[in-house]
Amino acid sequence: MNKLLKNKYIKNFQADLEYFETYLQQSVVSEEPLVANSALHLVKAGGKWVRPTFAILAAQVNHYDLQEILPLLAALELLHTGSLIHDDVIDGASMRRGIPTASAIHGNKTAIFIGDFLIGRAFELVSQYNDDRIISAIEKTITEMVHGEVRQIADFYRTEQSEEDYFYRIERKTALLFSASCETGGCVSGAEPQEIAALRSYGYHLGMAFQIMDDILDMTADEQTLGKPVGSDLRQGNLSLPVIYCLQNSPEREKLRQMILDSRGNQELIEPIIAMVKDGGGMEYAGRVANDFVDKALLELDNLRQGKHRDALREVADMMIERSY
Ligand code: GRG
Repeated sequence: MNKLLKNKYIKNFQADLEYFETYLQQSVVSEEPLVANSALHLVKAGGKWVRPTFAILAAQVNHYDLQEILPLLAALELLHTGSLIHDDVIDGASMRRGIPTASAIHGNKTAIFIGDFLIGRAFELVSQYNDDRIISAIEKTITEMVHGEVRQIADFYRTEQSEEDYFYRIERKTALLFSASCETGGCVSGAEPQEIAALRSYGYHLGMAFQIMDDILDMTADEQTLGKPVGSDLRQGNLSLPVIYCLQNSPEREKLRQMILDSRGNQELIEPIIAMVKDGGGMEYAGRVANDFVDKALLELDNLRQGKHRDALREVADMMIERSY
């Protein structure tokens, strides 16, 4: 079961999400069996569908119609999945969602094309709306995701980087797709321009919180929960907020800096580095920053018309911090 369904508001859409699952699987049908089978393999492995779920909730603001919104939901999930396949190729990752990555099964060349196929399908789906606002939100998001990933590579092992460098990356890596999910959900529902703007900002701030929590969990959760090895970010030199905080504030910052640089050739240092970041208060600090982003997201709800959807969006915002799903 999708763990998001534990939420009492999201539970109301269980039947819609089940229908969506079938629609999603049908949308990766391809005349090329290798493409069709491998795309389906990953789609079936089951992500949490956070982005489509946000689009559904955002659409509650005005007129929600499942049939109308299905192409958008599938596009958001396929775009996300396509970007993950590309990311796994770049990272040389072997596990994702608890199963072998497309690149581990088919090799990098085929995996890149499977990712391309999903992104192409996503565009095919959103172009059905004939709505420039939707196309433009998706197009800008993809462009910025690429910028964020290129910057991430440039920032690997850059121990003098600032929090702003980190925020630049996570905005592009995650927040903009959350933002676009809420914004386009509002567009499909026929919400007013100021409501669409509020949804865009709500999604953006929640996306920032979500990624910070994701980065904390990368060091604090276990391999089974993560579906990939613990400390994956550090293993590739990707320094997240808890680490950056300790590099700037811990009394042991010089030792930490040296250990991070040395970990490039010695992965046995990853565990001790994580322990130092925990001792240095990095996780608590990053948790507080994530909370601040959720608070900013919640403020946007005042700009939406009254109704149950506001309670749902409020409760889901809190879930970003708890990550109890
Ligand atoms: C061409 C679209 C495109 C992108 C190219 C590779 C790349 C640039 C972007 C990838 C950015 C990236 C790795 C984002 C991942 C962010 C993230 C929080 C992933 C985990 O999301 P969950 O927890 O995953 O929603 P599930 O498995 O539940 O779907």
